[in-house]
Amino acid sequence: MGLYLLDYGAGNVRSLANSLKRLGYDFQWISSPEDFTKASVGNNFIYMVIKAFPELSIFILQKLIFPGVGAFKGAIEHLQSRDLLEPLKQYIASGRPYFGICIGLQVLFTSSSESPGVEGLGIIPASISLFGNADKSVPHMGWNSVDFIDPEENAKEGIDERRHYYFVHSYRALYDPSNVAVAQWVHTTAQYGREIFIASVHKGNVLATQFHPEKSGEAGLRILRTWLAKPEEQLVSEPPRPIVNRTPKPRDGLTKRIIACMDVRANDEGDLVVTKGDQYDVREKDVAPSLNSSVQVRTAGAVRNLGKPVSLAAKYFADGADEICLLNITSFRHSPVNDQPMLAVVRAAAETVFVPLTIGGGIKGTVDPDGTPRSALEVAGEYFRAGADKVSIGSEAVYAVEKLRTSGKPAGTSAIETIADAYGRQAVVVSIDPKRVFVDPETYHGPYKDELIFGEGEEKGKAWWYQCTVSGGREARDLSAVQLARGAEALGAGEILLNSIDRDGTGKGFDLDLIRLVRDAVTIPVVASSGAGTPAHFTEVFERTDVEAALAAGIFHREEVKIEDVKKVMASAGIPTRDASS
Ligand code: 1PR
Repeated sequence: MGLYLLDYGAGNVRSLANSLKRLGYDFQWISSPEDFTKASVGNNFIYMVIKAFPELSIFILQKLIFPGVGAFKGAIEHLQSRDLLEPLKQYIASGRPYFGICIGLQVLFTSSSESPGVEGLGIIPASISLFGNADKSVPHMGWNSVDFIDPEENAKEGIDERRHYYFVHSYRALYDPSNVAVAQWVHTTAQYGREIFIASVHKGNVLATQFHPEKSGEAGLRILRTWLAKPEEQLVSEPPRPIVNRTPKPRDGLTKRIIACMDVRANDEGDLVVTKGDQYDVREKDVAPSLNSSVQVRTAGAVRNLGKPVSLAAKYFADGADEICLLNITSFRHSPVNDQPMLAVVRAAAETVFVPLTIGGGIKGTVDPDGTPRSALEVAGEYFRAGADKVSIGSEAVYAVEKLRTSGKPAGTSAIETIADAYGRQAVVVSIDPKRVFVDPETYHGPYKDELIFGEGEEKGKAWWYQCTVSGGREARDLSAVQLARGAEALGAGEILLNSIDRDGTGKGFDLDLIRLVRDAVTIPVVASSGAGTPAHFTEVFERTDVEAALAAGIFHREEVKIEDVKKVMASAGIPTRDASS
């Protein structure tokens, strides 16, 4: 079987490549019109014929996957600029098997409100438009369930109504049974908020999913495996579907995500290790002798070593983490493009992890030791090509929002803007490292008066605001967490990773005041981080705030709590969660 992947040059296609490798399939890339010919022809004679009559090449290819991520316009323009649009249209029209993923589904439509004036392939006669954000965060990011149009088909293509699949998109094709020409394509729908949208289409030779099978753990691999294992002739004559009406269910199928995070840095021997701080201090506290024997002096000891990043990432995937995050916590000291060990870690982790992988630390413009300047976009591109699905920006986001607040308008040049423009906003996370600043509310007249929190219980009588820091908490800036989150959203971030220096490593539970403040300030998804000590802390954060995800590090590294235990407790509290068992 000849298997081909369309690389239109904009997105992270490494994840799909890794999935196919894991499933034991070889494939070839198609990145030029000639590849439609060359890649598929082993026989010299056929190659000569195809070279002379390129239009025949489409009859040689056997199976094609288009793993699109990013923006509609970017995808179409990249296809056009590489002269791939026409060959792609011809390929689909020729009746050969096609599997589209995310943008690979959306390009089948006529247009998208994301990119007015840009024409899609027009195979499905409808337009893609933006999710409403009045009742939910946008992008739609996370694990959702799907419903078959024809329930008899459940699990036939490897897609299963009892499973969850990873979606990440702001634009969707609404399900509209009154539009018969479109509805007969619809294979499954999904619900986000009150909106029912098309989760997969299947007709003739085309199967396409809005979700990412390659990022959907074992459940997603099963879909790819099923499609890949079927003989070509079974993949080309799918009949149109019946038209059914759908009304929204009381609750959508989106689950709350549990994220395992690894802070990575070099230890004193120079090896990259997973470490973990208490309030961002990652060194053991050694007790040194002092001249006065009644006094003990605490000194900074070795960097805590909690394991190897690649093997821990594989373990967390196997344990059911919904996402994995790797933060290079000392990257501000050097140039990440030159940071080959960290890139190697990402590459190796991406080969074993089939859920989304976020990489943070040092996503900024830098200059290599040889004087070569590197933009933040190039740095991010290195990580995407290594297998990251999202990049997380810390310090640079603070500087960009400070600039935005001074100038009043986006410059278009910040890391957030340039990366979101090229890879889509869903690929850009902004990581916030805030700490409490205590004030006397009677005398405080600073700019963050409206954001003051008044302590309750043990903290009664105290008042504080949340100040942003850069360089891993080493430097405080005159910017609040709320202002940073708002500015980051305005610049194009797709998600906020909300840490707390006060709670980090303490096991006291998430800082609910901070989380509510930031959750209310933005409409993009928010990940609560820092302070988880028990499974009950996760149910607490989901019951008492509207965050989409919760992240923990220390308790998972020290194996005090298993991801599975967290999910069991969540499920028994009625909080929707993904069951990762296959
Ligand atoms: O500024 O873009 O280079 O990014 C640096 C990144 O590294 C930021 O995301 C920043 O949060 C992170 N970072 C820098 N220094 C540290 C440190 O710990 N010394 N780690 C650090 C931040 C916080 C979380 C941690 C949670 C959960 N670590 O990632 O995993 O607090 O911990 P817990 O569950 O054990 O409480 P840039």
